[in-house]
Amino acid sequence: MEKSILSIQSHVSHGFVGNRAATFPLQILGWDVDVVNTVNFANHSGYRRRAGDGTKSTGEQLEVIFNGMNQNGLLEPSRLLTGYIPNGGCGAAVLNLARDLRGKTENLIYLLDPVLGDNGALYVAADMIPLYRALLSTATIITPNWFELETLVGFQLDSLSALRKALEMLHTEYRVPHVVISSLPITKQRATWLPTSLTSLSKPLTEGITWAEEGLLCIASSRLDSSSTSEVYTMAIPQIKGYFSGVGDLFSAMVLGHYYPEDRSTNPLARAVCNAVRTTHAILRKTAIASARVPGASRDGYTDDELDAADVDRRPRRMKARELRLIGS
Ligand code: PXL
Repeated sequence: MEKSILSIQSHVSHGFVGNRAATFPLQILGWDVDVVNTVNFANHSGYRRRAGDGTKSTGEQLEVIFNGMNQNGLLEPSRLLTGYIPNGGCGAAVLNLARDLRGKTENLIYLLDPVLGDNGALYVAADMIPLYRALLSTATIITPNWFELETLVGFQLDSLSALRKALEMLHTEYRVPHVVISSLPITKQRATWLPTSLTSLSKPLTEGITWAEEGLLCIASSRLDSSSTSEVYTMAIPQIKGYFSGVGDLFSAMVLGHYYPEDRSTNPLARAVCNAVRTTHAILRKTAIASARVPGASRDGYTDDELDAADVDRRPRRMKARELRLIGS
C-alpha cells in the first residue's frame, strides 16, 4: 500500500501547529508527507502576533503550487489532510483540488479538520463557513470540535437528541462517512450521555470528576452508507489543564495516520481515534510536566490568561515553554 499524504495547513517558523505539528509525527508512522502551507507566519497566535510578521496565501498562490505539482505528476497522494484555511479564496482552491483528487483517485481518504474557531470565537474569515459546508461531501473523515460542529450544522448542541440530530445531518445530508467530535468538556449533564457500558465499570470513568470540566469526551461515529445505522463510540479522557497550541492539529493527523479501513478486526475509525488520543495525551502530558519546570512559566495557581494580562512581556516565554514536546516524545 502506498503511504502518501498531501497535507495543506499552516506553517510557523517557531513552534508546533498546523503542518509543523502534523508532518513529523506522520513521518514517524511511515507516511510520506507532501506539504502545502496556507499561511507563513513567524509564530502561532498563542504568542503576540504583530502586523507584518507573516503572510496568508491567496487562492491563486495555492493554485500555482497545485498546478506546478500536477504538471510534474506529483499530485497523486493516496490521502489528503487539510487544516487551517484562512479565507474563502484559499477555501475555493482547496475545494477544487479535493474534487479533482476525488475524481481521479479511487479510494482517496480525505481527513478534513474544519478549523473555524473554539470556545465561541471564529478565527477564520466568515466566508469559510459555506466553503466548509461545500467541502463536507468530499471528505472521508471530519474532526470538528464542539464549536465547529455547532457552526456547521447551524444549531446548538445542548442535548443528546441535538447531538444525534447533528450526526444524522452530517452522515445523511452532507454524506460524511466518519465524524470524530474531538474534546467536548464533560459536564454533569453530558456525563449522562456516556454509554452505560462505560459508566457501569467497577470504577466509573467519571469518578473523581467534580464537574468543573476536568474531563473530555471524544465521540466517533461511522456510517458507511446512508441506509445503514451508525456505529458510535465514546471515550472519556482526563483533561490536562493549561493553554496549549496545535493539539487539535496533532490529533487530526494521528487519526488519519492510524486509519486503516481494510483492517476490519475492530471498527477502523474507533481504532484510529483510540491510537490518536493515546499519542496526543502522552505528548500533552509530557509537555505539561516539562513546561511546569521552566522558571517563570508555571501557573502557581493563576490561569494563563490572568498571568498574561498581568505580565504581557513574559507571555512569549511562557508560550515557548508550552510548545508541544514533539521531538522529545
Ligand atoms: O490550529 C492551530 C493553529 C493553526 N494555525 C495557526 C495558529 C494556530 C493556533 O494558534 O495560530 C496560524
